[in-house]
Parts: sequence; structure tokens; C-alpha cells
Amino acid sequence: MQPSASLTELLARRKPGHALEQAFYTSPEIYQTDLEEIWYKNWLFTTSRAELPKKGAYVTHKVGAYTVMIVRGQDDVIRAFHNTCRHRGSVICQHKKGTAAKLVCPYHQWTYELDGRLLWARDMGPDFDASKHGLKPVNCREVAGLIYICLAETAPDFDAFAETVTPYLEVHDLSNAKVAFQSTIIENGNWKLVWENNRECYHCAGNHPDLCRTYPEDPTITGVSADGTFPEKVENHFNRLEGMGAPSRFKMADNGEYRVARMPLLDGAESYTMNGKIAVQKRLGRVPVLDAGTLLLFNYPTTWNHFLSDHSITFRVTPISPTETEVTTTWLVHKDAVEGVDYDLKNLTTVWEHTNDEDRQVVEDNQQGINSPAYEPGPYSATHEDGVIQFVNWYCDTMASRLDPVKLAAE
Ligand code: 3BY
Ligand code: FES
Ligand code: FE
Repeated sequence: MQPSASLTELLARRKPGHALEQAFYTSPEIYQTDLEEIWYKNWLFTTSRAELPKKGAYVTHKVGAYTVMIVRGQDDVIRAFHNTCRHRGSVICQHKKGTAAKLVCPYHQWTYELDGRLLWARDMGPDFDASKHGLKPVNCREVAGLIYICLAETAPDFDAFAETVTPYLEVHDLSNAKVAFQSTIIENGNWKLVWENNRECYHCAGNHPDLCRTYPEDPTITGVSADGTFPEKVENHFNRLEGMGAPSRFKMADNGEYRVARMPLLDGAESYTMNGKIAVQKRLGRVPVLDAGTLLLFNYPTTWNHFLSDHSITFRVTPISPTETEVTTTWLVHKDAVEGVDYDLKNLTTVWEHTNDEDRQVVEDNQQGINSPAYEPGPYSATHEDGVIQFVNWYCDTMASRLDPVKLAAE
């Protein structure tokens, strides 16, 4: 296949510790290969149980050429299906989200049960076997209220991730959450630039005045601790919170795909608000102290998250084109918290609304500069950008192994 041959070359000649060559951020062929080798094969975070609050609730999600619906059944099990009718292929759910008693195709009204079985198809003749025309399932797993899908026929292992993160997430009680607010923005940049930006705080002091009131610029907080050690202050935080029953210690997957750690915020800060105090009085979760910091979870290629002592925030990354990426941010609060009584929506969302917009701007400027023929990949700061180096290594290693599995197996 032509594009993968040249991509293999580009991967082979890349300079470690440096930004990638232009084509990785602009080429339609590499974008297509990213979709096929990563987005159509990995587990992808899509939504949370809180976004599907009752039986029949659904959300749809587009990933590359696929459109998927994620549905809460009569049995409260959350399932995912390809959003393409088994008659002549129309999309079934036309909306981003909603609630339905049955899944009815808008074209000729073939009607499916929430578990995907075809219930009704008008005048299809005596030989028609409805049981052979159920919706095509998509792999779907839930971990502590977070819903992941995988578009591959055979999904990679999910259990190791689920086992690692479940104890960390349990104390945040996401099954008792509701959505307080959701924002979706398009960043005019390649999805890898969105990630590279997320994986460092080298840019924070210069771009995030509101976030920097509470979030430490310290690279050991955002990064991946290349040498495996943490400053005494962070170690003390891990020990203090673990002693109170809130798992906190830094853990990362062997292949670098995910990392979890409960990190301290700046001295005295409790949550991502302008004054650093908690935003929600009826708190989500059972974290024993207000200054528990932020439980950071990233899982490539779709999500980074902040789980706080009073609320939680999920972020979902979706590629739209070689130079456009959607970022959906969801603020989760306790299901019984009342807006205007237990929390003020503006107070809850301001810091990350601003931060997202500031990140959009730097990602778009980054893309614009990379589009220039004069662009030349520069070196990452080993001190401040070890998280970026780690992301780029994960991306390149994953692509190389999937494009040339035979060679890798022989090594
Ligand atoms: O969202 C994150 O994980 C961090 C917080 C600050 C900017 N970003 C590096
Ligand atoms: Fe769905 Fe005809 S395409 S009912
Ligand atoms: Fe940022």
C-alpha cells in the first residue's frame, strides 16, 4: 500500500525527541492511515453512563467513516451498534443524542429493540428471517461509568486497563453523576497536535492565566516522570491520599497507552475555579478531603480527564479531518446537586471553558506554522515535554508495529 510505504520510511527516519515531520500533521494519506491503524483498532472513550440517564437514552458518535449509536437498554445495559440499517443502510439515529422506546429507521421504519434485535419490518415476505437482520454490534465496555467502544472485529484487551483504573475511579462514584454542562469545540489542528499540547504544561504560564491559579506548572504533574521519581511534595500527596483510601500513585501502561495519578493542585487549591474553592457543595464522590488534588487519567487516542473532590471533567478527542479535531468536554456533578443552589454553572465551567479556548488557539497557531514549507521539526524540552515525547513515541511505535507486524514479531 503506497501511503504506508512512505509512512514506514518517515517513521524510520524520525529524529527521537523531536517534533514530527510536516506530513504527519497535514497529509490526507497519513490521516487515513491514522484512522485505519489507530482509531479503527483501539478502544475509544465515547460517553459516560451519566449521559445515558434512563432506559432508551442514546448518543451517536462519528469516528472517521463509522457512525455508532450507544444505547441504554431496558435492562440498563449499555450497548453500541453501527448506526446503519440492515435494510438499505440508512442511518437510524439522526440526532447526536436522545431517548427512544425502540430504534426506528426513518427510511422504511424497520424497528429494532434497544438490544439490537429486529422486531418489525413491513411486508418482507414469508422467507424473511428477522433474526438474521439485527443491528451490527460494536464492542462496548464500561469502566466505573465511563463507556468505551472498539470498532475492530476483535478488540484488544480491555481488562488490564479496567483493573488498573477501577480502584482509582471508584471513589469518584461516577454512577451517581449527572451532566451539568457539555461543550464541543473544533480545533483547526491535527489530532496529534491536540494531544501534544495536552501532554505538556510548558505552554501554561504563557497561555492559561485562569488555570494557573490552581494547576501547577511543575512538569512532574503533567508529564510521565521519565526517571520514575516524584518530588517529595508529590510523594507526600500520594501517601496522604492513599492513607485515606483514595488510590493515588502514578501508574502507566507498559505500552504507554494510559496513565493514572492523583496529583496535588497548587497549595490550598481544591478545584478548578477562579478562587480555588470547590464549585459544587453537594460533592460527587467520596474523596475524603477537599484538597485531594486532581485524579489525572489519559488514555490514547481519545481521552484525558480530571476527577476532583467535588466534580469530574471528561474530555473526548475525535479527528474530523487532517487539520480539524473535535474536543468535547463534559462537566459531571452529583445527580442530586441543584444548579443555582449547590453550584453556579459559570463558576463551575469558567476555568476550563477559557483553558479549552486558549488551547484551541495555540493548537491552531501550531498547525498554521507547521503548514509552512519552512517548518522544520524542533527539539522537545526533556524537562517540560517528557509527556509529549512519550505520546509521540507511543504513536510512532503503535503505527510502526501495525504497519509492519511481521518485522516487529521477528525482532
Ligand atoms: O489537561 C491536562 O491534563 C493538563 C492540565 C494543564 C494543561 N494540560 C497539560
Ligand atoms: Fe432502514 Fe429501509 S433503510 S428501513
Ligand atoms: Fe493547555
